[in-house]
Amino acid sequence: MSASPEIEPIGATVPEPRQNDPDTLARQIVEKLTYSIGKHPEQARKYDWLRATTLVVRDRIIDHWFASTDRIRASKDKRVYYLSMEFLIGRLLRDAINNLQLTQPIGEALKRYNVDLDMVELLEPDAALGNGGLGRLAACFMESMASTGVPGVGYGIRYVHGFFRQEIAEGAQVELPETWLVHGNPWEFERRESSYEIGFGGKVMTQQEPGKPPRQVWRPAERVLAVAFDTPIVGWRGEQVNTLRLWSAQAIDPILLDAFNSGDHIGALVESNKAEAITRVLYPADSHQAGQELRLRQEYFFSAASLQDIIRRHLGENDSLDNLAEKVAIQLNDTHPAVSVAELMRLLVDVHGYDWAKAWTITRATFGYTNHTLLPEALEHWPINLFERLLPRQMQIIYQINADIIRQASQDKGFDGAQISAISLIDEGHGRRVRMGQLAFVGSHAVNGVSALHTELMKETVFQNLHQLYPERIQNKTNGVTPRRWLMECNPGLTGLLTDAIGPRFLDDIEKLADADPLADDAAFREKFAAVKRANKARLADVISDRLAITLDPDAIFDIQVKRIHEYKRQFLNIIEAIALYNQIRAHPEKSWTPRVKIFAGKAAPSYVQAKEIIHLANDVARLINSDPAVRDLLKVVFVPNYNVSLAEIIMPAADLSEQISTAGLEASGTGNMKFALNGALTIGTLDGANVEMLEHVGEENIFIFGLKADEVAQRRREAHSGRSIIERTPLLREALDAISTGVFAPESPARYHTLVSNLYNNDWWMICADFEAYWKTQRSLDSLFLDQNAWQSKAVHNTARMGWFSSDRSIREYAKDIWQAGPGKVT
Ligand code: GL9
Repeated sequence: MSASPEIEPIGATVPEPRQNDPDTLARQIVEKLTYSIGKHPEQARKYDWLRATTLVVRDRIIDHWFASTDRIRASKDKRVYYLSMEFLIGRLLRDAINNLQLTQPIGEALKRYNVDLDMVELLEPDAALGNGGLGRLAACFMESMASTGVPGVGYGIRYVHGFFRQEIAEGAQVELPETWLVHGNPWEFERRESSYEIGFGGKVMTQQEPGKPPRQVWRPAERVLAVAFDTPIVGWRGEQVNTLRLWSAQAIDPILLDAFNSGDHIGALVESNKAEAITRVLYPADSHQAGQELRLRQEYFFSAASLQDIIRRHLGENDSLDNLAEKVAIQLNDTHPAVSVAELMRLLVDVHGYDWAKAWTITRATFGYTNHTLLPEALEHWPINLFERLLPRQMQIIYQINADIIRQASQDKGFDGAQISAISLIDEGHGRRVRMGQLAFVGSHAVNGVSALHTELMKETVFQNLHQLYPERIQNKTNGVTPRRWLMECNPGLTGLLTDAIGPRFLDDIEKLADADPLADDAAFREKFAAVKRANKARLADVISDRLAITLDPDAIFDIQVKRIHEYKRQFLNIIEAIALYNQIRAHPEKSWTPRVKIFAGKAAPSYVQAKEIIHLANDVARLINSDPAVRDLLKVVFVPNYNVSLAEIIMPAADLSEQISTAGLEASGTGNMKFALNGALTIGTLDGANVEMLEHVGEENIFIFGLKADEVAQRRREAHSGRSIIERTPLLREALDAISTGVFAPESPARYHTLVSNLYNNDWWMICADFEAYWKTQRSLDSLFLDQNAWQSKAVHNTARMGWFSSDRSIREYAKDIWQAGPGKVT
């Protein structure tokens, strides 16, 4: 139907460009307070100012959002869909204001009402829809896709409760529910029109129509509704705004009226509770598979909803799905959405009538899969009977894919029995399970690791045989972090200094940070660089003083390890070193020790006993050391509770020393390592993950590498290495471990850390004893270096100047070129 001639077609109305001067902004903020919130400025509370400011910023985003959407639709460019169970986006207001370049005028507008923009920004809840590095990477990638002009949509889950809030009670971690949505969420738009039914259970029927091949039809026993909630993601300078679409589960019938009317008021809500449970909570699983049925439901739920949405959009713009892979790239962020491979096959074959071979070609050409860990306990596999009960048709499809792959492997490549069982999608060894890694691998045209070392290890270990079968498929895409959030927004002091020194070009092309490299030799610049660092350290010291009543000296080395607590990340090694240092300071008070503050933060998975013991130990050690007058202010240990994105934004700029000390071969990449170095911290680390590439970029004189290499770790593990003999011949280590195991730090419960210590004697699986001495020596060389501030600050400047390559803009461009074949329209 065409519009009548008198009426201007709505789509053609281009909004007037908005004025961004402080007067206009101030007026609009007050308008929002008045008409959207119903408050007079005099009565407005802090949260009202947050909401009003957000709404004013949001209006501007929406203009750009419409323009981007129209442009992408008109261009018919290939779209990229990033499927991720986690998006650890954190606060959005500062990010949006920075990317729209409104920081200065909005700050001024609010000042007219005596309101401080920083204060307002800090009121926003931290959206913690992820666990750690994997989820934060997805958030950086969303921002970088918008900033580099990739038409990308993120698909995930709208968890009502994000990652738990951590409190420390008597030294131990306590988990409390997180409630980011209680005040409403002004960033999201509910799209009821984009809802899809998602089935579970039931059975598969064979339908035979005359003259046609038999067709499988899935009749699910249960159905729930997936409802879309869209959040705009603003790119740098607001030039492109992409969409993060999160699915919320709802019952199709909100209430069972028959049950209610017959008096069963609770039973009437059973269906709706069961449906809503799917998207209620984020699993706090860190690098180990969650394993419960609800988790598989979550995975299928968001995969199936996203695929239906992608297909609907595609068919709105194209005649058929024949060209799906030319117009659509779907990236699987880890194996969590891997069931998508079977689901897309089902949609193509059962619903859209494609023959199997054609459907398989389309499927494989559409998907890419990113692997984020080699830890065996993290590789997802589901019991066949659970899978079959929940997803009977997808199970059949997986069997059929498996049969095809196995036939190909034995016919074309002559694979033997052992090789076949290694590539099989079905693990026959552990009570028959579906291996999601293998499914994602065979269903994708490109499979990538997240650092050079990790990618090589993928080829040699978990995917060795699949790599032999498909030698072209594995490639590397080293992780990156967005410099907008992780430099400009979190470190305005350094950003200002760099802009004054080298001009603003690096804001648009972060690799231009290299222009600052020669300034490492400029004494006046180094002094300013050090002053910025000191101010950032003072800011962190204030936060710690407020929250924990611990006073820190901003002139001490701020030595920081913040990340999930995991044995392989070796916070334990760091704590042991702190104890050894404590013992040495007490034994040799006459020596000139470099004052040091060891800061820890991070959450342990609630069921991970050893990780919780490590948190407890850090707190016990902190309590004793901080109250011992014998160490004066030479050593402090701090555990900051509830590590999240917002706390990271204060911590990253305040570090002198970044701890990246995982057992070599186990940290796939790391991204905290990049954030710290970008903000001018020196790294002490192992040759693991992206540390290897950081060494190549910053130069070996500017990074402090110690310890066993990945192949040496593997070798020791094969030899059943134990720590006993090392402990016996290393007094520093032995005394520290004795103190821990005899209850020096936990007099109220002296046996608390027995197991933690005895594991080192008997096994030392994580090479803590094996690496202790090298770590200790490297730390002492850093003590000396810190006393030579010229040398230290020069290395710090080199770190910042040489980290541009670790931008997620670079990662995204590589994905776009090598995996998605979706060119960024604009290259920043
Ligand atoms: C991780 C790896 O452990 C990190 O080394 C890597 O930097 C990120 C992003 O690629 O992915 N894999 C993984 O399961 N997690 C990672 O951080 N865990 C969490 O996100 C909790």
